[in-house]
Amino acid sequence: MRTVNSACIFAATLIACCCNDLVSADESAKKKRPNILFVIVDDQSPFDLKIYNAKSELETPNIDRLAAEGVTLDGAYQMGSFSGAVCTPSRHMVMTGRTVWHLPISPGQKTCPKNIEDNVMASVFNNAGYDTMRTCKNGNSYAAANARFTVVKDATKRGGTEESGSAWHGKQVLDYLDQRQMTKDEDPFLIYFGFSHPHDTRDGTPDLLTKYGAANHTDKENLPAANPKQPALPVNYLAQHPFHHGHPGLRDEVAVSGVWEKRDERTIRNELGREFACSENIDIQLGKVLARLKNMGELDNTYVVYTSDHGMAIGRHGLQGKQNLYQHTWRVPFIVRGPGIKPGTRATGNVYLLDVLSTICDLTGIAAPETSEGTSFKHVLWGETDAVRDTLFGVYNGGTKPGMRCVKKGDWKLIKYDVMNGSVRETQLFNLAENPNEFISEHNKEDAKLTDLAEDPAYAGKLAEMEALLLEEMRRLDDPYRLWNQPDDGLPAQVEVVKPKRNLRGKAKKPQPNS
Ligand SMILES: [Ca+2]
Ligand SMILES: [Ca+2]
Repeated sequence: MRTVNSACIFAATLIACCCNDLVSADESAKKKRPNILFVIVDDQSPFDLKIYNAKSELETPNIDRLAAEGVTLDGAYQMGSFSGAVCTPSRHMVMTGRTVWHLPISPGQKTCPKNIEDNVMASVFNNAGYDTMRTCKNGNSYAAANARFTVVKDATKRGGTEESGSAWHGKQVLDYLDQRQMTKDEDPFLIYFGFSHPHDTRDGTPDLLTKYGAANHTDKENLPAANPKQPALPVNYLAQHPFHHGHPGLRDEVAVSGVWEKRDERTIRNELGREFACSENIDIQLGKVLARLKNMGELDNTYVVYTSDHGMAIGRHGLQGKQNLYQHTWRVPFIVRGPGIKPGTRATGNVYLLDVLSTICDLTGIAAPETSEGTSFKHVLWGETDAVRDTLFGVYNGGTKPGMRCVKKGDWKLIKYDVMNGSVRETQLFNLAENPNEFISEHNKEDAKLTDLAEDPAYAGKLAEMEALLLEEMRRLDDPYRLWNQPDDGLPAQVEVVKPKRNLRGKAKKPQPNS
């Protein structure tokens, strides 16, 4: 018996020691769990940033430094929208990790689980013991998911002062970090650092407007003053898009203050100056938060993600808004700095914003919720692989149905338009390696490669291949619509009859909601 007792005591001691070891290992692992600072701006084209477009005149030293210390993805996209308010599905995809036709607000098949709000970004991180905080604009978002953050400081701030502009969002994060320091809070954190700009109205601060030669133009009858300090016109600027974009009366294309339906050089350069003034102000606020994290000793244990909810046209291709599928608008900027990421690296990625949830879960050792359809791209960030997928799909059909679709594989991209009750049926085929700006015949480039190749018989085979790929993606993702040259697959016809109030260039009287 004595022997047995001794053995028992020895075993118990051993187990206790092991448990202690496990507890302390677990505690130190917990302490080391990385923080997440997710920065998302509202309406910014990647081509505005020097890191994506060396010729851009926008100065963003803090974003540039973030890229120099982290990884920049050249292939980051938002899957699209079935609403003029492109923000809204984009932010639902970020929060849930679900694809565009599987969101709680998607038309068509209702495949979104009822408990989805228990599985959105903040819920997942709260359950894993993270502190969660957000600041962002109000509206055109996902209120039920936003409310899951423990600390919520939301307000729409699109003015030109500290209190009414981007500095307000920065202050919410700085105050939150102060609070954590005061209470010696050691829990890891997820901060969703959103901005209301550079979304219009683009009322920049006076000094930054001056820097970019722009004015907060409100006089619809006259053009803003020309100013040599304004940014140059974008390379793929057009005075008008060659065919109707398919969304009559769309607010972004007809009613943005300072632009309205104008596409002349003075209007567009002034508006770009305003956009840059707002984007540089965001950069300044980001710089303050990064400096604070460094000062707190938290920066090197934080994954800092910088992106936008979608891109933006502002004169590119004769368009003004975010309701198109050209690269300037379908693509988003995407830069990440943090543990394990090699400074100054680039990767293709081929990621969607809906992959963010799976990825930040993977980076922090949290199991992604089963409801997420995203793919973690951690190994892309760490430089172990270049991309997570080959084929990318995009949709815009917030106006007339079935709308626009695009598919991209390798260097090739197909965009199709089936809008205005069948009166606009257009196909574009681009080789993005040769024609990254998606020049079309209206840009009048001498180089035969710098145009849309859909009509060129030499590319008929490639066109057929891309058409087949598009149909495959639409079926795979449960797209509830089909285009004119696709089989109907037994889906109900959902073509919306639209009667433009005045003409086909989008002059209906009532602007549609957007964002
Ligand atoms: Ca937006
Ligand atoms: Ca805490």
